[in-house]
Formats: sequence, C-alpha cells, structure tokens
Amino acid sequence: MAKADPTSPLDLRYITEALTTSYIGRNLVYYTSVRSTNDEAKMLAQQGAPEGTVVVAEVQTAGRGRLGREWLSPSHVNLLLSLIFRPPLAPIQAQRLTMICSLAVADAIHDVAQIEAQIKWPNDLLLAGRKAGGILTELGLRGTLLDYVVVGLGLNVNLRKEQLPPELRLTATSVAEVLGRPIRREALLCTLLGQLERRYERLKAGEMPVSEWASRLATLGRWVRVSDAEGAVEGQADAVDEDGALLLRLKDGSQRRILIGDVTLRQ
Ligand code: BT5
Repeated sequence: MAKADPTSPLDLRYITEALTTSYIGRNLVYYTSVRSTNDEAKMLAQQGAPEGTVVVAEVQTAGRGRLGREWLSPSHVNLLLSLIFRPPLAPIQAQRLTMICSLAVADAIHDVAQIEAQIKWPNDLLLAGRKAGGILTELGLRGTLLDYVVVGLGLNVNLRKEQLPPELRLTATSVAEVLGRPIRREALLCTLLGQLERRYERLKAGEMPVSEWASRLATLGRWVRVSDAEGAVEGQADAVDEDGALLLRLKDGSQRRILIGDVTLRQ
C-alpha cells in the first residue's frame, strides 16, 4: 500500500477499489474546491440524487459549522464531506443520523489509527480531549415529511496545528497529531463509509443508536455550561433522550431538556 502523503489529492481510483459498501459512496462527487460540500449535497438532493451520494472536497471556500460559524481547513490534508440520506424517519428523529455518523467516525479512527474518539454533545468529535471533527446535519422537508438529510463532516486528519489560526490551536487536534504520523485519508474514508453503511442498515432495521452514542459522550455525568441564542445555563449533564436532546439537572433540582446548544465542559 502506498504511504500517506499529507499533500497529495485524494486518489479516487484507490477509493473505488477499496470501498466495501453497496451504496454509500458509490456515487462520489469530488471537488478540488467548493463553497461548502453541504450546500452542494443539498442541491444534489433536491435534484433527486440517490441515497448514499457523497460529496467530497479538498478545500471549501465557505465551509460552515452550526449557527453560521465557520469550518476552517487547509486544502488536501483533511476530510471534508457530505452524505445524502433519505431515511424512513420523522424530522424530529433526524439526529439519529448524526449519532450513527459520529459513531462510524469513531469506529473508523479506531480501525485505522487505533485511537479512541469521544463525542462532545451534540456534534463534536474529540481526540485526546480536543476537537478533531464536527458534524453539520441539515434537513430537507416535503411538507411535514423528511425528504432528505445531509450530514456534513469535517475531520482533521493530517492537519498540523500551525495550519489553523492561533485561536484554534489550543482546542483543536487531528488524527495525525495524536498518532504522531500522517495516515492515508482514502483508507480512513473507505473504512468510515463501510462502518456507516452497516450502522445505517441497522438503524433502518429499527436499532436505536442512542445508548451506544451516549456511552461515548464525554459530556454525561459532568457539570456543564450550555449556551444557545437565548443565553447560557449550567447544570449536571444527566442523560440524553431518544432524539439526542440533553437532559440537564439544574442547581435547583429541576431538569431542563435542551435540543440545540453549545457545551463547555466544567472541571
Ligand atoms: C461543527 O460546527 O463542528 C460542524 C462542522 C461541520 C463542517 C463540515 S465540513 C463538510 C461540510 N460542509 C460544510 O460547509 N460544513 C460541513 P460547530 O459546532 O458550530 O463548530 C464550529 C467551531 O469549531 C468554529 O467556530 C471554530 O471555533 C471551531 N473550528 C473551526 N474549524 C475547526 C477545525 N478545523 N478544527 C477544530 N475546530 C474548528
């Protein structure tokens, strides 16, 4: 197998040959540069692209996080991709796709680099306590029904911290930084898509991912501060429910259910 070269473009032939999936990633749309793979995937989904379509790019000129934030990544070192699903779920259940994607990323990092990843509620992937990836899930509705779900993943693979702006260097990391050497992005991508297809099949067969997802959450049992557009609230992260909402125990003993927010872990 060729060695990992942290600057070369993704080898699409390698990916086609190494993929073990039957539909996820079989329609692979590759860009050297694109505004946002999520925007592209949403457009393709609206035009009828099949389930399992994957949009992947070497660099994004307008990569997005949640709530209008930016996702930053230099070109050719990381994985930037968006997947199209058409799941038989209600819109409120779409967080289950985020859960199986987070779990599949953790599986793949373990298989390829033997590193244990953790998840920070609701969508961060942590390696050694620092953010190595994030997921942005967006829905398309047809009336009140779910038409498609686009799950966007940004994963720092061969990134060196100096390639990020100074304010992110303390909180971010990459697979290569934790492992001590670069890895082949193609191998990680193919393993990830394989793990994801298995998990998606199980989800469609009725298996709930929430307890396994909860067991990987760095957040549970901790005293946390959760902020959203309306302000911040502190409490003990007690549990998550089936929709992925965080159940927070406040100081006065009451419980608050939080569907969207940002968590800061307290010591
Ligand atoms: C996320 O948002 O973590 C979801 C990121 C999803 C990015 C993917 S890339 C492919 C697809 N196409 C897109 O346009 N988006 C998706 P959020 O929880 O809002 O976190 C964003 C915050 O993470 C930023 O405000 C920064 O503080 C930090 N950040 C940005 N780039 C980072 C990086 N490369 N590594 C670690 N942290 C980063």
